[in-house]
Amino acid sequence: MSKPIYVLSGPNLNLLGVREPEIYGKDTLEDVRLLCEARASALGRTIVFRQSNHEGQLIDWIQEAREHGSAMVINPAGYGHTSVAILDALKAVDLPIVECHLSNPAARESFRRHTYVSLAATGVVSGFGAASYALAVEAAAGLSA
Ligand code: CA2
Repeated sequence: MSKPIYVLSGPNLNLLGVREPEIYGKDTLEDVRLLCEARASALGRTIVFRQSNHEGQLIDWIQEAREHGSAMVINPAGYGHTSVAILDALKAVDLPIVECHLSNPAARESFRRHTYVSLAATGVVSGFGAASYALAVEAAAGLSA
């Protein structure tokens, strides 16, 4: 049995489906979790699915994934654009890392065009709403055993 794929989500994503559905879609984070579980299970894999509004908590989970995960999907949300600390944590992870966004940040405000996380990511999936997560899980599964 392979180690789980860690699927981490950053600040405010607990509000998914509740506000701004025109940008982030109508699915809730629980819907996203179920989608990821289903895609992982179809591929014979398991996931650890977590969300936090706190930078340090996300860093603790990234460090946990180093030891207990086979790959990582991360939607850093706003922290992607600001957090050198999350980048440093990711750089210490010797696993495939798939950065994931519900929206397409490149098509939005200019400050969203740069993410620190991309410097550590193996690849990025953006712009497909909740399906971005499922596609990212699939990519992560394909990159790890
Ligand atoms: O498109 C994405 O997934 C983002 O990572 C979402 C972040 C944003 O800062 C990034 O530029 C792109 C924002 C997450 C906020 O999530 C909300 C969800 C529902 C309602 C309000 C906020």
